[in-house]
Parts: sequence; C-alpha cells; structure tokens
Amino acid sequence: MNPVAGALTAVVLGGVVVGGTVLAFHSTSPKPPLMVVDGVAASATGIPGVTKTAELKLESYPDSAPITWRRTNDGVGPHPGWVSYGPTTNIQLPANTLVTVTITNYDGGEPIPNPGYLASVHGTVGGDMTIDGEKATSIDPSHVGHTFTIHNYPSDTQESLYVSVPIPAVPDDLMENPPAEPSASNPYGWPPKVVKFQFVTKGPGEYAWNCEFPCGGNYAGMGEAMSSYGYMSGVIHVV
Ligand SMILES: [Cu+2]
Repeated sequence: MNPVAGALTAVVLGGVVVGGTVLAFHSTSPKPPLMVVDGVAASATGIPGVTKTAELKLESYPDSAPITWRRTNDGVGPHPGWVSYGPTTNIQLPANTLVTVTITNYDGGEPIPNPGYLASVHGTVGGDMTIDGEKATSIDPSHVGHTFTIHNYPSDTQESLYVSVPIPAVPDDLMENPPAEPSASNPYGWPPKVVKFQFVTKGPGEYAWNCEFPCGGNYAGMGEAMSSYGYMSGVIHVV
C-alpha cells in the first residue's frame, strides 16, 4: 500500500473504529453481487470446438473504497483499507468460450514469494499476456501487484482449469505523486497497469479464483483481504 492510501486508510478506519461498528459491519458484509458476462457467437476463434467469445473486465485497487456495492448508509464499505478486486469477484461466464480478460491495476506492489512460478503466465491462450499493450510471459518479480489465478482440481462434476497471470505494480513514485486528480474514470490519478490475456472456459462448474500474492495483511499477508471472500478471491460460475 502506498503512503497516501495508507494515510487515507488510517483516517477512515479510525472513524469506523471510534464508531464501534467494525464487528457490526463485518457480520452484515454483503455477498459480492453476480456479474453476468454473456458470450457472443464467433465463427473463427482459432480454437477447435470453441465458437463463442466473451469480454471480462476487472480492476484491482490499493483499497476497497471504489467498490460501490459494499457501501453502507454512511457511504463507506466495511473494510475501506483492504486491497480489492472490482467491480465484484463473483462472476458468471459461458462454458467453452474464449474469454478476453482485461485487468486494470491501480495498486502498488512488492517482491512476490515463489517468483520463479508466480511471476510467470500460466494457462492463457498462447501462454502469454500483454502489459500496457506489450507482449509478456512473465514480469519483474520484485514489483508484483497481484495475481489473477483460477484453480480447480478435476472432479466428478467438472473439469480442471488453471490460469495464473501476474499483474505488475504501479511504480511507487507515481503513487506518491499522482500526475492527475482522481476522476470518475480514474479513482486515484496515477496511471494503472493494464494486463490483457485470453483463456478458454471449460465445461459448466464453479471455479475458485484468487490472488496468490500475500497482499492481505496479518498472518504473513494471508489474512484480511486474502481470507475474506470478495476482496482478493471469488468464484467464476461457468454455465
Ligand atoms: Cu492480491
């Protein structure tokens, strides 16, 4: 987390704690709303048996302040300082579809544990991605924001699916001195890192996804946002 967001978080959290409402918010924390992404018929996806495409757009933030569905009456969500994916982590995608994913990351980062594996792309079409339009198969492991990782073991009821993409961090100096004012299209004022890749959904099922970077605070980074559904983890319902 950058110093600016840290200071903001401290102020906002301080207000919440003084109000004595942390536990109340926590217990009533709403389930992430379902984002339904429809498929579009496509004659030539280049992948045998795949005749549909879909577009999935996600963002990742250094805090959860931009997540509107979490807001309660006072206009603030239950854990405004926690890192978060948005607009929701509860996603529905069509089966056997070529999905183009765009992740716009506004968060900073740190060195990732297991850099040889988690800083590389796995399971995408072509084995690569683009970062701000440039092709890549891995990123600098010393400056990772988050990962987008779908992982499910095969079971009697659904196929296995594994996709893992590392997401580069926004440089610290940009976050400390944002070149623009926050706006409706950019809640922070610094330029995000935009990662794009494609993967093919398999058959119907419920596929867990999460960030594999320990970015959550507490318990060596695996607590809070990492262990609470809807911040750094979610479900992809393939139908
Ligand atoms: Cu993360």
